[in-house]
Amino acid sequence: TQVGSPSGAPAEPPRRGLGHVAPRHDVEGFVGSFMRELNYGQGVSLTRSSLNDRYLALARTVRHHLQSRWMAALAQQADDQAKTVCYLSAEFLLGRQLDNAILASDLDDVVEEGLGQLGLSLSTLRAQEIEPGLGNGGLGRLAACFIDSLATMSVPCVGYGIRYEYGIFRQSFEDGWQREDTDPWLALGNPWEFPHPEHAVTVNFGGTTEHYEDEDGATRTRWLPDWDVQGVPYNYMVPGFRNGRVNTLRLWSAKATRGFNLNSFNAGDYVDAVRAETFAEKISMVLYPEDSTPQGKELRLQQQYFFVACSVHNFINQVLPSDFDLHKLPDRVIFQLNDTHPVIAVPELMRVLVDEKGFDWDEAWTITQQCFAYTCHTLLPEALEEWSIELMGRLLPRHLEIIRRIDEEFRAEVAAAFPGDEAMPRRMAIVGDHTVRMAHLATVAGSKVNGVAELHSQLLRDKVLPDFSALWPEKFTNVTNGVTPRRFLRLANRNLSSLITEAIGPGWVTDLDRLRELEPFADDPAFRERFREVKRLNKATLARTLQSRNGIEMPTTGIVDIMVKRLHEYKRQTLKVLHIVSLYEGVVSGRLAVEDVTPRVFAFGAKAAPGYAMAKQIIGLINAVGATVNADPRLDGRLTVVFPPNYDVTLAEKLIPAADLSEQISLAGKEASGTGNMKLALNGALTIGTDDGANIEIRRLVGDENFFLFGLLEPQVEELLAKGYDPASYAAADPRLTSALDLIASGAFTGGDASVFSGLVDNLLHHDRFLALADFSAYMEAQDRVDAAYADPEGWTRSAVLNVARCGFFSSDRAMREYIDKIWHAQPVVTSL
Ligand code: CR6
Repeated sequence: TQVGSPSGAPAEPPRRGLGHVAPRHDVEGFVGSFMRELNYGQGVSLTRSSLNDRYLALARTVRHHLQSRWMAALAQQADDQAKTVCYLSAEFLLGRQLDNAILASDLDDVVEEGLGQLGLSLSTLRAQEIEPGLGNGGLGRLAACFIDSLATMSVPCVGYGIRYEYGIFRQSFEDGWQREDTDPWLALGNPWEFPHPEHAVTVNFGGTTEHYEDEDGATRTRWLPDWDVQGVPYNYMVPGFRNGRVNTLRLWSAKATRGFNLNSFNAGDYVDAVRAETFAEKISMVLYPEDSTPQGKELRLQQQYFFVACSVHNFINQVLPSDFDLHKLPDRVIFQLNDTHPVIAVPELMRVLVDEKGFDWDEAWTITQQCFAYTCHTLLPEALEEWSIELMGRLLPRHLEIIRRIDEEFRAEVAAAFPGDEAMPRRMAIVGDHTVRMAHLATVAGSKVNGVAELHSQLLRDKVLPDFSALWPEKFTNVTNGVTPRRFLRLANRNLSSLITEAIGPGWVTDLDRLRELEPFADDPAFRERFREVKRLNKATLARTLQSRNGIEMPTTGIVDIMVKRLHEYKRQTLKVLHIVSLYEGVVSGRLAVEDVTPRVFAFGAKAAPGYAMAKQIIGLINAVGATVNADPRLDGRLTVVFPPNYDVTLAEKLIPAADLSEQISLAGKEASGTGNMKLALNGALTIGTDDGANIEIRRLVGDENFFLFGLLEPQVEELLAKGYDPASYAAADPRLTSALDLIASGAFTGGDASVFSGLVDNLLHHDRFLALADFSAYMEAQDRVDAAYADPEGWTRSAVLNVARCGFFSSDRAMREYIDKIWHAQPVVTSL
């Protein structure tokens, strides 16, 4: 057999043990290798090297340890003819790579000691790494957790995505308002990627299609595109945790094709030729900063088709052996569609099979349906992607034809299944009057469709795709999200990790259910004291980080109350602000005695989509309230708002371990799952939350007494909206709410200028789409319960320990096991270390 090389291209048959040299796993070997990288990789001596030189040399030294296993893993996978999970995702929000690589290859001590001998410090070098911000939020981070788990479970997986040259924008605040700057994350070099321009793939766009007769007299179709670009693969290593397994993440970068360029050049217009190049390269230039809302822009569809066409081509023509019988494709691959962004892969695989490989339509469709599965990540109907038929026809004419045929056959199937019901085929259609509905296409083509938490999957069946679930009930399933315990506990919270390992041994890192063994320790006062000490240390670390990162002063006593997530009205950061304003108003008006206010640090982290005006208003409000509250001596320093700009994975790793309280306060029925909620609970924060998304499962597992539940339930939300919701009446009914809204509207937080937030307050009083005012009183009451619970440190710590002990379920390893069992039917491959 031919085997895949790391680049995915066919290579020589493997000669085990001869193909590569393994690096030495000791201090002396490390130091030698580091110095060689510095001297001959960077071309500098130790004394003349910059911080960046040293970081790059360290990264390359560490990566040697992964590379040798990577080569072995790929050879073995081809030998075993294992089924590969191709995880198609427009976003992978990886976070920094260095620490994870050191952890995976068990080099912690070697690196510390080796650098020490050279007079260097790991923490200084670590800080030099710029994280790849190739995602917006939960969806992109979930993809990163999933590929981490698959590698740790030795399941063959290739993550396929886009190597955006600029990741998610950098956020800063100017007078409290969000400002966006580009994120040139590649500017100082990227030691974690391996470009393979020799395996570039050509991707076509535009033009027309034509029918022709093949040698057998059959009518076939070909696409006559009118422009193309090259996709250059950049491979990243995805190491498993100390299991010798390294999978691949393959990100595509767009390059102008030589042919395209030369045409203009030959015609004598040099400037035009260069313009063509910048045009093509725009495709992978920048990540769309939208989260949970689609961007119907042409460039976005270009990005989607670009990465998906490269990926399908790569797997079929470069990863699989050249003599592979494509009838057996479903035995060798499952393409998992991470939301609707990669759904254009469905007609692309059909096109490849029918137009390029000569399959019959029906045969190709049978294969295609077995090769895809679809994960939906939203409940907001407006967030389901649709593309205009006009745009699709102009950019991808052959794909539109294919989609139309899939749609026609599907409508006929629906008509046959529900005779007499004419509305049904129209409602379920893939091609509507003006748009192509990507979620419908994904549901029709996918072998399975899953939501990301129990409630979400149920609402997906009952509310978002009810007709489809009536037609194919067995197609729908749930896999509740998860997070990787390697990054979000073992690495981010080393203090807690050590405490846990001391108590129950190290097995939890790859078998998170074992955290259950911590339960008895919740009743052990000495353990609880050590647990509190861990929180204190983590708070101090966070305070130092905020000080050096942003010059922010953060007290380390009192409740650290954290709300970190994208800024979105449905997540209800405004409800959190109303709580803060109400406490503040209570003290300044004399309604509350300052000594009765429990000291709290309110920490926010949130980016607003640059085009989302209301979200940006809310950021302005948080900062305005924070500036006023922090500066008012009447509060005696008891309430502090901190809002470090540019929340990212690196900052999350500092904030989450320090949290006492996790704010998960979305309107019930709106947050598909959430994953920050899992990370915080796993790190010993108690949740104050609504009955929404995965909060429900967290509460069920940790127990009601260790969770602060409040707010309307999903059916109550529906009921209230159906009978007509009047937010102003809620404001009038609770004097604390009236006063808080009045205080904002009065200009108290904007130097007396009442106009700044009048629109925001009006919107709450007259629209309040996400029922913040309706849940306000219940939220305040739940916060009182929080204060009361915090007044008993032993009881609080007991609850916190139980949160850790009972959240093993939220490991992404468990989520991956469920995908494997219910959806993928893939197998781990035994890796010889
Ligand atoms: N915004 C959901 O809103 C979920 C993640 C991952 C989201 C969030 O609740 O945890 O996906 N949805 O499943 C989308 O991005 C469409 C998100 O991150």
